[in-house]
Amino acid sequence: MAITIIAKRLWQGLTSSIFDGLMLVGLLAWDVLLTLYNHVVPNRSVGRVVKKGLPGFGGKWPEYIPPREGDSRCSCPALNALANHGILPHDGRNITFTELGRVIQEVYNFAPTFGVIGPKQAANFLGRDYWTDRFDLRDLDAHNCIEHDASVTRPDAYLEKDQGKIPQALVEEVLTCGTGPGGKLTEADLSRLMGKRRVEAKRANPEYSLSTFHKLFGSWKIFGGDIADLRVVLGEERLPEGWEPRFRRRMGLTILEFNFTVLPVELSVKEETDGSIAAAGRERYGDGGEVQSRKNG
Ligand SMILES: *[C@@H]1O[C@H](CO)[C@@H](O)[C@H](O)[C@H]1NC(C)=O
Ligand SMILES: CC(=O)N[C@H]1CO[C@H](CO)[C@@H](O)[C@@H]1O
Repeated sequence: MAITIIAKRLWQGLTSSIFDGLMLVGLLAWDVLLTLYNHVVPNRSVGRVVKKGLPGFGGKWPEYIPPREGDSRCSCPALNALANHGILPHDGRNITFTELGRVIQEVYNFAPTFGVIGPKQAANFLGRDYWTDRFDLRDLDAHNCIEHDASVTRPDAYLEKDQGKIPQALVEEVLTCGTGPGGKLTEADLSRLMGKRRVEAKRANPEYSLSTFHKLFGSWKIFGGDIADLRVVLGEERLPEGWEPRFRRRMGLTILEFNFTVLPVELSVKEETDGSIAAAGRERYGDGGEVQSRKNG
């Protein structure tokens, strides 16, 4: 009896990991093809990034209603905006992973490959079934799923448990640090901002860890650095009237193109190599480091 159960479990585990592996290989191959295709066909034209018949076509977004008491929101302004416009359920609850994938493709012009892998990774992280299970936006704030330390748009979870709340002071800091034309945020600004946030986080958060920094960049590609847009998106978690994704490639943002954008910005975070982050840690703990401070404290 026990043996057959064990054998069955092993078989299930094996087949599901083989299936996952095949799915990943297939997705990545498809992603490479989409990336190449994107580079040979013309971009979608301005004003036509969102397809006809979908919410947001022609820059007309469904009515924006701020979250009500009890609605579920998360640390990602772009996902909260989808719920605020009712493109995801307004209460932010009982969402399927496949629905999330479809919506980010339709609204933010993510490639179909990205639309599968993003939600699939989130489902795996939460220990849920990608095909059948559901989630509330707030569930995505499991630490290092989408919520992460030293975020540019949220305080660390160690300091603020409610990651659904908009931190206006932090948002203001982002909106006023751009050095591009008209105060536009450039990639260099982003690297600088990230470095600064990591030093601050390391100083104030004894549980500081950073593993999912790159989540930001998908948004960067889609929103660009326009301050007027960012003020609405970050400050109200709303899509501006007439807005459409800045990223106009025909088949959307692929995993490959996304990764190639992340790298130069991450590699330009000077605090990672000039010792400021390590120094911020020492400042908090004193010379004896973390272990001693734990003993004392
Ligand atoms: C979630 O949605 C499914 C399908 O519509 C429904 O059967 C289920 O009762 C819902 N769960 C909750 C907690 O609302
Ligand atoms: C090297 C690297 O950044 N790889 C990332 C490419 O994008 C996917 C999708 O988000 C990530 O899972 C990889 O870690």
